[in-house]
Amino acid sequence: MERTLVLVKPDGVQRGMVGEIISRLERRGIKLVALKMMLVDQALAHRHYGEHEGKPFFQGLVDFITSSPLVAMIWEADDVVEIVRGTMGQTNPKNAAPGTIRGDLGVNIGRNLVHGSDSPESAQREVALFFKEGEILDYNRNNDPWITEP
Ligand code: IDP
Repeated sequence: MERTLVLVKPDGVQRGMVGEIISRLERRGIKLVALKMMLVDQALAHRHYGEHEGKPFFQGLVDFITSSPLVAMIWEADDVVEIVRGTMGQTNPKNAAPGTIRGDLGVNIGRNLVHGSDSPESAQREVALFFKEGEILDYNRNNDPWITEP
């Protein structure tokens, strides 16, 4: 089963959007298997956003993500990376479709509320950065056959 890392970034926590964002993902039908609130330190921020090092917005991004607590989660489903990216909407909320998290709740690329891994490979890397294996729960939901055809 595919997993993805989702972060409600500091702006989402400060604006009281944690419940709204989790609710949208839950309603989609995907499965929550890990969740915690945390303050990201400089080292983790640099590792998580390493691919953007050198870009003009990098320092602002690191300062922002370390500025205040965030909520980190792992969600599970077949093709969950693609499903979550669709529910989040495009990176820049200005261009994100209505009905998506960013398209409904945001206006600015540097305050786009939520992170979701962009490929199954980065999901594996990011899940391991934020969570220990023991923090990820394995459980059954008895309504799964009503969400996904067995
Ligand atoms: P993603 O979050 O949709 O995967 P990425 O391109 O991986 O988008 O960028 C990571 C994060 O960096 C974005 O979510 C956004 O917060 C920030 N970011 C990306 N491009 C810009 C920019 O041009 N200005 C300010 N922040 C940016």
